Amino acid sequence: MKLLILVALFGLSLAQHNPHIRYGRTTIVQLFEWRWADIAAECERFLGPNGFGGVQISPPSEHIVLNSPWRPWWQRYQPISYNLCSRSGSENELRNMITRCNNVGVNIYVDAVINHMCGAGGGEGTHSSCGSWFNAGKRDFPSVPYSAWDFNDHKCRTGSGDIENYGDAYQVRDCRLVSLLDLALEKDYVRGKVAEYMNKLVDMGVAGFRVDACKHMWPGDLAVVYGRLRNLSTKWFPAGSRPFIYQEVIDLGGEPISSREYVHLGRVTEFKYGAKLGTVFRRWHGEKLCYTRNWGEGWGFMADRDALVFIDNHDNQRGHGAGGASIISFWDSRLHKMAVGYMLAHPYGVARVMSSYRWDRHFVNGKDQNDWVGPPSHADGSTKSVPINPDQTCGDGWVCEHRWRQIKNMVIFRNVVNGQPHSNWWDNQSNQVAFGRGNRGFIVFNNDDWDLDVTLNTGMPGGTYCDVISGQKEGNRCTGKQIHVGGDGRAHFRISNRDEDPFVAIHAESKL
Ligand code: QV4
Ligand code: CA
Repeated sequence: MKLLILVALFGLSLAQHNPHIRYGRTTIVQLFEWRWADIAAECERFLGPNGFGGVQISPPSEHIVLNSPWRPWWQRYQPISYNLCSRSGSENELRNMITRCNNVGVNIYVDAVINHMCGAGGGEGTHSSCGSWFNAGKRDFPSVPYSAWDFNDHKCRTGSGDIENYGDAYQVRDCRLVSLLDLALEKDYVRGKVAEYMNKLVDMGVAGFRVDACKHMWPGDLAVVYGRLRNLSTKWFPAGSRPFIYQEVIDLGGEPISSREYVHLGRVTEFKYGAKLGTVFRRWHGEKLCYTRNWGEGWGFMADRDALVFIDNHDNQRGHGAGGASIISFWDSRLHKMAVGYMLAHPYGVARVMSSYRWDRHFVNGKDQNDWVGPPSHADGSTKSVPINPDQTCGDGWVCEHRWRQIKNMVIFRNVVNGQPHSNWWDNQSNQVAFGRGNRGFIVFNNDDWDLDVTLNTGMPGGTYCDVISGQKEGNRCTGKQIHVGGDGRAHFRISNRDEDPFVAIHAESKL
């Protein structure tokens, strides 16, 4: 009997590793700070047609509204209640978006902030996105409702009440993360409120959750909350599908809390991935691309089945949360396209692509003074919608990395090669490498300061293929480079180190 329960529990939690992405799609895009109405339109006009599997949305829960600094992006990580009106829109707009995205096969994953409410210094009043009254000093959030009993103030043992030492796992879980009022998730009542919030979203049709700040919650508490989640809506998903769970735990080593404590509950964000690949593509600390032959578990990352991978996220692209200098964001666009291309070509993990907005960076002693700046906004602080230019790029400060041809085409590449093994590796013992995915795709990188000129075994059927980096296949012609694969699978590649994008990728569906 005990064994049966263990098997059942194990099966249940492994189920939460499955993103339930539809139609053989593979990739999630983080549409950071986008309005629900814009996401709905993007699903229909771009994400669905181009094979994107899902969207990670910004937190939909009611949040604090701050004037100083003016409407920072991070106000959305300070919940006031679980009402579904936020800077991205109303509950109706959220519901409409989830429906429209699901109808074109694009899943929605919700960023769930359940470790805390607003900061202790958040004040009293109705400065909240739905206008709910609250009093941070008194720990009073009547719209949930939560009161002082529902927080960890009594449990935390630091002088300030904040986390002071990441070397002490108790502080990290029971004290306040940068003064954010820490919820007592050991209480059945709190667990119930959190599960009720998440279940409302499940019933609306979301496919899962990016769970914020998991390092700051006990795995045992999370297990109970996840266990109370209902199965996904059968309107769009097979009966019995568990919500996909991916947990934000920043584990770069050297702390008592590790991602290992969470992998049985769902996937975990593998922060080493972007930090290391950034170091490799920047060629820092003697790193070379050829050393990535055993990329993935061979580099000490968590097991493939547990990992959610990304090159950058909304925090580390602006120096927050483990924002190491090696992280490659859209600000380094040439390197960014290569690193994202590498990630999407490589089989390890469930991949997430970042989609950002621009802000005026202002560095003082290496720190960006404007790391708080919110999304492109109107004078009243409301978020601007995302205009699409005639050339398909975005306007008004929205970067839309996911629309860049090179990235969009590599999302398609990942779908085409899905399930195929990493194969036909080649390197020049420096920063020129190539690898394939069975007989479905092949990619070649030149990150050296000299030209690449080599004939390689691609493992692909003979024929003429369009490179999907310098262009793509349109009708029966290539808009960029052509690659001729012989009957023996061999092809000649020439990539100048001065090319706009020094990499080439071909796949089964880019064949003429
Ligand atoms: C400040 C001081 C405190 C002080 C307090 C006094 O830092 O020491 O006690 O004022 O009132 C914002 C401010 C921060 C401020 C805090 C409370 O930046 O200076 O405290 O609000 O008012 C985002 C931002 C944070 C922001 C937070 C809440 O990154 O800067 O804090 O939202 O608005 C760790 C965690 C990891 C976390 C990462 C950033 O292990 O879980 O830090 N990442 C996630 C999200 C992230 C978010 C949170 C967690 C919190 O990805 O975006 O933080 O929900 O590594
Ligand atoms: Ca906590």
